[in-house]
Amino acid sequence: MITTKVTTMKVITLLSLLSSASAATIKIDVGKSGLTFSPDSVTAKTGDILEYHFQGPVPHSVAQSDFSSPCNPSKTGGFYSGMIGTAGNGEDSDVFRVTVNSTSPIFFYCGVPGHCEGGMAGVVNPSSSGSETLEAYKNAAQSANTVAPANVFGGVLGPADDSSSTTTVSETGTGTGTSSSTMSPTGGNSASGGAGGGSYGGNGNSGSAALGASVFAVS
Ligand SMILES: [Cu+2]
Repeated sequence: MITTKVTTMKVITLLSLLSSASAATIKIDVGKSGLTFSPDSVTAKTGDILEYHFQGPVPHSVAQSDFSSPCNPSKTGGFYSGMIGTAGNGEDSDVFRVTVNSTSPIFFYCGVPGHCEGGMAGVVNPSSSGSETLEAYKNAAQSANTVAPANVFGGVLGPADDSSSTTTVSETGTGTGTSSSTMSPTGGNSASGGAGGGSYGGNGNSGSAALGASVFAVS
């Protein structure tokens, strides 16, 4: 005879969980201290974005590789940023963004001759066991010959924006209940409008609309 009245709460919890499972942006500095990617080993989910930041003054690039062929373009798929230099010691205004589409290991290297041989390589989602480690890749790279892809592909080169936490949390508004369906036609405003439903009622045009909103806000 146990009645389960927690169903509504469960739904709300689920909604908030869903909204927090958003893609992450993973920043990787290129050439910040010599022939390096930093960090040179990262973990990423499918949908996450690798964001390569190019540090001056030496030009660098980033390309995907296969473990079996260090310092050479991957045989299928992959990405290449093209060679990017900066005017001085600072960071280039453009970053290269690659969306991760698998959780398999992704090896990458700098395509400037000599750099990969010198250890300028990294890995996304290294396997936790086995011999295909970044260290093994770098060891083999010492006797490789760097080849860069011919064209930029597999990612987007664009201006860096400092708002790394731009993920919208519009689902938060929905969490307050069915009132969201009433609110959205009136407001169409921001995510915070959903949360502060009561106060936003005042923004509405007619008095009755404001009343309706505040009633829902109490619940
Ligand atoms: Cu380089």
